[in-house]
Amino acid sequence: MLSNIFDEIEKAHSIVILTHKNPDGDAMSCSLAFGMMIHKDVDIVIPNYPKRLNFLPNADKIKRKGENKVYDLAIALDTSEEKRLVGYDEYYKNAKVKINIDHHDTNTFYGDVNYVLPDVPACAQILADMFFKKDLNVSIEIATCLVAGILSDTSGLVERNINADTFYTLSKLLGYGVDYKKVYEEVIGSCSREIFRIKQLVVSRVVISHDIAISYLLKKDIEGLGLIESKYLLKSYMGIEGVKVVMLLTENEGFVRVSLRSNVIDVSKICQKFGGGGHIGSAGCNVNGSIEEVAKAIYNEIL
Ligand SMILES: [Mn+2]
Repeated sequence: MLSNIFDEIEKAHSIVILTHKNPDGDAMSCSLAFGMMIHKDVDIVIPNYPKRLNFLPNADKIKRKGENKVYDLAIALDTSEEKRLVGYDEYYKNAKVKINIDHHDTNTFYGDVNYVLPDVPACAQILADMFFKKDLNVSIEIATCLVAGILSDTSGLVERNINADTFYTLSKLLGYGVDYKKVYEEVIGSCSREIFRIKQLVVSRVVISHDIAISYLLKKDIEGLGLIESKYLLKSYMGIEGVKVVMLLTENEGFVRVSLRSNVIDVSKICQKFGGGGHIGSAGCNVNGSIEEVAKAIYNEIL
C-alpha cells in the first residue's frame, strides 16, 4: 500500500493536496508536511483556515485556488468522505489518480488508493509513521507540522485513542529538534482575546439536561471572527461530573453546525444519521433548522 502511494507520487507531474472543510490543526499540518515531503511542485489548496495556524512552517505556500483543472494526482488527507473535501468538484473529481489517507472510522474509501487507519488518533501520526517506514528525510519543518497535528487532534495528548505508539512516534519526531513547548503553546496553550470571549459566552450558556451538556453560539456572536474551531470551545465544558455527552450548536447561514463529544456513547453514529461523521468520541454534522429545533432533534436522538 505504501509503495503504491509513493509510486503514484513518483509518476505524477501535477499533484494537488486537499483536506476537509473547516480545516483543523491536523488537516493543515498533514497538508503542509506532505507538501514538503514531496519534492515536486505541489498545490496545497486550502481556501480558508484558522489564522492561528499561520505559525506552521510553509503556511505561506498554501493556495486559495489550484493552478490546474486536471491534476495527475489528488491526495486527500484527514477527510472521511469525498463530499467533505474542499475542492472536490474543482480538483478531486477530475484528478487522474486519487489517494485517500485518513484516520476517521467513518471513512468511505473514496480513493483509488486508500490508506485508512481508524485506530490512529491523528492523521499526522499516520504520515509520520509512513515517512519513517519509507526512511524518508524528515526535516525539522516537517516534524514540527506533524507534532502540531498530533497535538491538535488529541487536544494535547489527552483525547482519542492515544496509545504507546503515539508517544513513540512523537518522541521520534521531537528528535528532529522540534521546539515542543512552542508548538504546544501555539496549538493548545493559547487563544486570542476574541476566542476567550467566545469561550466565556459558551460556558455561560451551558445547560445540562439528562446528562447532556448543551451550549450554543449565534451567528452574530462570531461575526467577523473567521473560522471558529469548536473543539477548544467544547473542551471548556467537558468533564463535568455525570455528563455523558457534550453538545455545541453553532448557527450558520441556513443551517446549524452540531459538534458532539462523549466518552460513553458513539457520537459518530448520531451525526451520521444527520449526514455528518467523525470519530466514536467526537463527531459533527450540519443540520437545517433553528438552534432550538436542531438541539431538540439531536437531543432526542441521543436519549
Ligand atoms: Mn484528524
